[in-house]
Amino acid sequence: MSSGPKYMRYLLFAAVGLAIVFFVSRSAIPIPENIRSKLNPTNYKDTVTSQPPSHNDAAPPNPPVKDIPAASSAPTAGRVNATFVTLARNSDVWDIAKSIRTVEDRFNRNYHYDWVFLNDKPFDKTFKKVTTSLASGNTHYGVIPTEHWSYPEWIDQEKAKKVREEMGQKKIIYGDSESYRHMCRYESGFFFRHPLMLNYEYYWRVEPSIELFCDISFDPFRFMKEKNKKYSFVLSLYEYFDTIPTLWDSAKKFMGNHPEHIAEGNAMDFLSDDGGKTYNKCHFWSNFEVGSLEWLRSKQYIDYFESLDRDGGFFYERWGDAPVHSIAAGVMLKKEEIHFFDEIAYYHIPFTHCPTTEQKRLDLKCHCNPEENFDWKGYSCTSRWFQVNGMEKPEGAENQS
Ligand SMILES: Nc1nc2c(ncn2[C@@H]2O[C@H](COP(=O)(O)OP(=O)(O)O)[C@@H](O)[C@H]2O)c(=O)[nH]1
Ligand SMILES: [Mg+2]
Repeated sequence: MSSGPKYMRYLLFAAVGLAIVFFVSRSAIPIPENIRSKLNPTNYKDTVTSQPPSHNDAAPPNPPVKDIPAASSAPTAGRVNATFVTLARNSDVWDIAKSIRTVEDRFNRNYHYDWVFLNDKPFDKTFKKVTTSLASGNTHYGVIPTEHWSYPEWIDQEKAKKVREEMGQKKIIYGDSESYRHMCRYESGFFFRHPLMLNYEYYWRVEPSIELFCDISFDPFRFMKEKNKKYSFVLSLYEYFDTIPTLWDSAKKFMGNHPEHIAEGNAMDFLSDDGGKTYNKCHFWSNFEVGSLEWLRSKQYIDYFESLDRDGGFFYERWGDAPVHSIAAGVMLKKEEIHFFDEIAYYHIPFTHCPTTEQKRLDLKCHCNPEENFDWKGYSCTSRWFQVNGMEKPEGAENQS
């Protein structure tokens, strides 16, 4: 009888057919394994408490490093213990999405460094979903402890409110904003102490709506570590004086009380034209920073922040974290520990850093308009940085002033 083998043949066809359907359905949408698992919401890391999390929560094992271009093999032989860090509100989601995309396209797609997001309120599902899908490394979401985003007990809140009203009437930028002041104080003294940040050595701060214009063909974190750099910048400028009338007095008081924290061979001449008597208002623009978390967590920096914080200018004036970080770096670091990253072409409204040297722009596939480069314009302090360090300005700088 032939019914037995025929039956077996049908079964075999059915099995092969099923196997083909299964294979096609698996491979039709080519989502890489690591992204697929990242899109599972249970894989977001949330840290809400102010307690340090376990090592796993704070810095989970790094994903495999893929696609590192051979040309950059020397500086990227291994990754550094570092993370991107972004302070943001839920409403910033689409603006930070742009920033993540530009950072990934120009750099992080080859490195997969982690990304820490911090907020004074819990991040919502959309924020987590969108940012996790765009970032190629692990993402972590932290809520800021209330004591880091509120008034210290020594602040007279009535006085602070009056200042906000007055500064609002004078149309000083963010002069009337209470949240902006908490933000500046947080970036000045606390982000590096958030539990999610504790296991990292270096950070790269990224704000919403920034743009990178050139390929980054090396690992800036690794550069910082290997060259023993503690702080870096791409843009520098003069601060709006009405936001910091007494900041320099407060910094001088700290220097007087803590001569042991002042570095020999520091960059005081970048900050002051008279050996420290007065502040010339030059500062590094802190919406971009790659820096050492260990330096910010050091006794010298914490002593500095606490001394400034006691003086109340975060609330009675509107001290920005940019001049606060810059004064710290200029006074407590050696000049050589601060680095200007010319190769990192960058935009944050309203200023652009675009490398002056044409060959550099071509080699790095830059898409910035060199005429928009702010470095050598009158309101930039980068010429002064070059002068203080005895560095020669690149050819063509004179045509961009
Ligand atoms: N969570 C949170 N983030 C804020 C708040 N205000 C500002 N930020 C973030 O702090 C950073 C600086 O704020 P931004 O509005 O860009 O200030 P600007 O660059 O000085 O104009 C950005 O990363 C913002 O997303 C706030 O009230 N809450
Ligand atoms: Mg900004």
